[in-house]
Amino acid sequence: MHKLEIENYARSFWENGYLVLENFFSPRLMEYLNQVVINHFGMNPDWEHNDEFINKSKTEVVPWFPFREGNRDFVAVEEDQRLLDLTEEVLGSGWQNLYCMAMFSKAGTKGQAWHQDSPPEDGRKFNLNRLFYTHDITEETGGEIIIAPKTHIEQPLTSGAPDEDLENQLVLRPKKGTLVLLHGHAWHRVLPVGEKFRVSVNSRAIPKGTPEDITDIAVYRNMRYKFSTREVIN
Ligand SMILES: O=C(O)CCC(=O)C(=O)O
Ligand SMILES: [Fe+2]
Repeated sequence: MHKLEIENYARSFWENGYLVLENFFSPRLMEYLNQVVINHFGMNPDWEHNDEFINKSKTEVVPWFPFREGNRDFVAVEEDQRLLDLTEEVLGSGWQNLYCMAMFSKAGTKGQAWHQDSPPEDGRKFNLNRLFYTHDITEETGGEIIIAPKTHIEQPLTSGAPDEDLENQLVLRPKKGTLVLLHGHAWHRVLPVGEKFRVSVNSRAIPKGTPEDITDIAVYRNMRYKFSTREVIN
């Protein structure tokens, strides 16, 4: 990618809180990684979170952190020069990888309710989601990701029904190989999953000086949730 192209993408990201780039990763790499994720989870993984969280957040997704288990299959993504350049332009120098998280949703599960990945009170402290999709998300598969554009700057998530439709929400159906950059303070959710499973992968990054536990507390419309202690807080 040209410098100018990268600058335009970064500008668009900062204007809207997200950026979608189709066909960013090759079908071959995506098919391979899709299989890696399926091999890890099988079709019926156990929940990781407590019942109160699952019920209140309507979040039925199971995470896996491949690098923490010595699996290095996702290096090809994290070391992609275009992804590195784009991340540098968006976050500035001194940014860091936070972690790589593959997410699996069983058939017929709820997806995820509206949330911000971290508390929005300090606008300088956020995570960058670098999401990519290893299979097509379609009307049939469900599991669309919905984003509220321009909510990434000083916009605490409003309270209300966890999965209500909001004005201006944008429904995305990423294809195999699509990269979605999404500011962690931008409001987002995932629609229910249809008759097949759903996979997405998020290689999270943070600007220089961001605490590494930045995503420990996520903000929902009806609560905050602390992942490390599995606690619902208010
Ligand atoms: O799986 C997705 O499309 C989005 C998941 C999500 O909310 C996140 O990774 O922060
Ligand atoms: Fe999220």
